[in-house]
Amino acid sequence: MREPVSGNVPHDENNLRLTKPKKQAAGIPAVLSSGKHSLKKMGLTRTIKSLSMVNQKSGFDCPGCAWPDPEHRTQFEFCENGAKAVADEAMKARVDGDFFKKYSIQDLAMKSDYWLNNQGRISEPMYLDKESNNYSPISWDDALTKISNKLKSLVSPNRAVFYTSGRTSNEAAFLYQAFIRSLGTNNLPDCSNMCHESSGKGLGSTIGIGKGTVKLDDFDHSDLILVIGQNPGTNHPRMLTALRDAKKKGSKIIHINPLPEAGLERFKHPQDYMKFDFKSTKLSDYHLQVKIGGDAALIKGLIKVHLDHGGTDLEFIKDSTTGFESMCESAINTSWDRIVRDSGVDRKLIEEVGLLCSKSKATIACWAMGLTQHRNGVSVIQEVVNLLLLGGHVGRKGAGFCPVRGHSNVQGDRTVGIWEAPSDSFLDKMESGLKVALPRKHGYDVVNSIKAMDAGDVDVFFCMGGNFISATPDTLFTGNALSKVDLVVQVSTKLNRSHLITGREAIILPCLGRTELDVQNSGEQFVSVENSMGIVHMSRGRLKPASRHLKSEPWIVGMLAEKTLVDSPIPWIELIDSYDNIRDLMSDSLFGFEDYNSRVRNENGFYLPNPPRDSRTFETNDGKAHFTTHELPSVEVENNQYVMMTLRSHDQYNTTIYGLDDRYRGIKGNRRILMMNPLDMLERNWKTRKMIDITSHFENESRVSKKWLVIPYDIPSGNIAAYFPEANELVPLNSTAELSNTPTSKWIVCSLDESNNSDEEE
Ligand SMILES: Nc1nc2c(c(=O)[nH]1)N[C@H]1C(S)=C(S)[C@@H](COP(=O)(O)OP(=O)(O)OC[C@H]3O[C@@H](n4cnc5c(=O)[nH]c(N)nc54)[C@H](O)[C@@H]3O)O[C@H]1N2
Ligand SMILES: Nc1nc2c(c(=O)[nH]1)N[C@H]1C(S)=C(S)[C@@H](COP(=O)(O)OP(=O)(O)OC[C@H]3O[C@@H](n4cnc5c(=O)[nH]c(N)nc54)[C@H](O)[C@@H]3O)O[C@H]1N2
Ligand SMILES: [Mo]
Repeated sequence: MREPVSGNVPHDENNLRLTKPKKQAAGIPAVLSSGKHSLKKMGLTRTIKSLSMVNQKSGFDCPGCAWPDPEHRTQFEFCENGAKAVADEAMKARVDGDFFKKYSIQDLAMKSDYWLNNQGRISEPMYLDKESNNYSPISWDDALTKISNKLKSLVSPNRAVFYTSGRTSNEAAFLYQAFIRSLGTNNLPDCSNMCHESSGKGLGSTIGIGKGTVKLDDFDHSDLILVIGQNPGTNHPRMLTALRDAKKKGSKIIHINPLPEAGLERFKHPQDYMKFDFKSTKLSDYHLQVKIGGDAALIKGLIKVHLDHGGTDLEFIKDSTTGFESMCESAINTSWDRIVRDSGVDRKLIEEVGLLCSKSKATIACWAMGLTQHRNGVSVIQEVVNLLLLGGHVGRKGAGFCPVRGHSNVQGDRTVGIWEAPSDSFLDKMESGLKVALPRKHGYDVVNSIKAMDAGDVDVFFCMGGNFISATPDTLFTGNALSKVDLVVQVSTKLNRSHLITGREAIILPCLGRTELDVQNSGEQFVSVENSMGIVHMSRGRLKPASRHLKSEPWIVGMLAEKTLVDSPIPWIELIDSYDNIRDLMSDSLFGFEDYNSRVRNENGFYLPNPPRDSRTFETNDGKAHFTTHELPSVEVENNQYVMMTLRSHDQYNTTIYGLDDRYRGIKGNRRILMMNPLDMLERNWKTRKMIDITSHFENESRVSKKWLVIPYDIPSGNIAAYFPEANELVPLNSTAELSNTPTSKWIVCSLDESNNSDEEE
């Protein structure tokens, strides 16, 4: 019998060092830091070769984030964290059969995420049978046969669930959903369910498209840019260049965030040093230090001021929108007391920024997880929509909505069909292309997949990338749910905790990464991706694959489909022989992909249709853009409770930990820290490094996580912050956003208690 394995992250050694948070992002330290990571992991030749191809027209799309590339690219179209992402994939170390012989899954579960990731690229298929504690090598053919036999034996295809993380190319994702839907299920949860699902829902129902409406060059024509709940200095560093350029052209930047994130204070473009320009640019004109969850109140305040000062686009409102009156009424009737109390921002500041909003001729609103991962994730985004619709800031140069996406192809994956709740029109078009009848019943999203596993309703769980146990809420519960699944299959590049917390049997299928050459029967292949602004373009890997046993994601899906769907009219093998064949099928099966093969070969790619942006039309039920009215959420917690947000450090890519430093925030050597307001610490008489236990509370449940070190930080009183994935053991599975079902990773109600053995300092 296999011994149990815990999915919680083991504690790192305590080497905590604290320095002053930085006031400037990028600059020389960023250049040095990316160099250090790259050289250590890849060596000199591979570093030069790989970094010279990131985001070039003939190279590969950076696996870091989804920020778009400018039309005129420099030689270095990547950032510090993009370089880390490339180095991490192109690293030299390998995880093979000998590695798994040496370490059992129980041994590996005791290692930190940082250690696991550093062991290198997985280099051959691996199998963990029911009784074993160690994975052993398996051939591709045996692995695929095992999976397809299991899929064929299911009582219902709905007992299989297929997760996708957001790095998968358009071609692979399209083929994957075609296979899964041909099998008969829409069980297609993805990382988006935990990420921008609230943006999709919030925008879809109000402006008729679930995506952003700005192009990169709109930044240059904007008067005002709101950056809400986002830390671009770390998570989208190339966005800082766009902000700097906008700023130089006179745009004002407003930063709305409980933390004073370094990237938005000052920015220094590393390339400027080559031009002997040593000045940095101040980016944000205002930092509104909103309390966690206080954005809805704050935006109501901005709308109130806006209404008082004019700048409303009455013609647009009359011709193209609905719901204006009741939205105004709601803002007017919300008292300033409530706005100031809930947002934690002074009335005077709200008035100054509200005035800028009303004066602006072109406003862009950018946001990320600080808005989406809340109970009111959907409605708070609709408040942002209200604010911009007031001045008609959509479908106008320099204005619009910019939800800044996470994973480099998460938006493309959704466009080509990775979605548990597809619309009928999407499925009709897909059926006409594939010539297969597809299931209509909607499937499980991430949270519902976990509940289904726990209920014993899932026999096969297949993951196209990602790290499910570490990315999802309630680690203990989710680990237990996963152990009830018969077979867990993971297509992966790097070792992670999800390979250890598995079902009864588990298979790892190692795949090529974005950076690597992909050669199929017809020769070298390229793939395509969609960035945060709806541009679809090519990505071509150039590096020698990490091992000769690696297969591409399209190959893995095509071969599995061929083995599983014996009567399928879809020519799976032909499709994977040449990805041009996949793209031809995409042209027939997706809206907006006509003539895909030739358009995607344009070196700058092409824009997908976007009615609000292109022609100020709104494909909603009545053809209008919708103002919506929402009650403010209650943000009160009990006296001894705090609201916690879980976020990313500067040295991680989601669950992949590159290092233990959060350079801009001045927190180094330890990730198990809790940021707390110094006055709140004083009130409890706690000193820096006080060791505490955190208990989260939701409905009548509580969850405990032990031994965190408290550090003073510039965060509103009553708010605390910790890093994920460590803090995921505290996130309640049932605490999700209304309508999008996104876990509320930025709103976790907690109480704090002293731990037994404390090690505090003055
Ligand atoms: N290097 C690197 N790049 C990445 C990633 C990575 O892990 N590393 N992840 C990628 C992915 S998948 C994503 S989704 C994005 C994530 O990008 P971000 O959304 O920037 O990531 P988070 O660290 O979750 O940061 C959320 C920000 O929201 C703020 N915040 C939290 N709660 C609130 C609130 O109630 N109101 C407001 N106004 N602000 C709040 C936090 O202080 C923080 O600055 O980045 C992508 N890019
Ligand atoms: N508490 C808390 N939880 C969160 C969040 C939060 O802010 N707070 N953020 C949420 C968000 S926004 C997201 S997007 C999710 C992320 O959730 P996931 O997407 O599931 O997690 P990642 O850490 O991005 O996945 C990393 C793994 O992907 C694999 N991988 C990397 N590149 C490739 C590739 O090219 N192909 C394949 N097949 N595999 C590859 C590697 O094995 C690597 O270990 O986490 C969510 N979880
Ligand atoms: Mo994300």
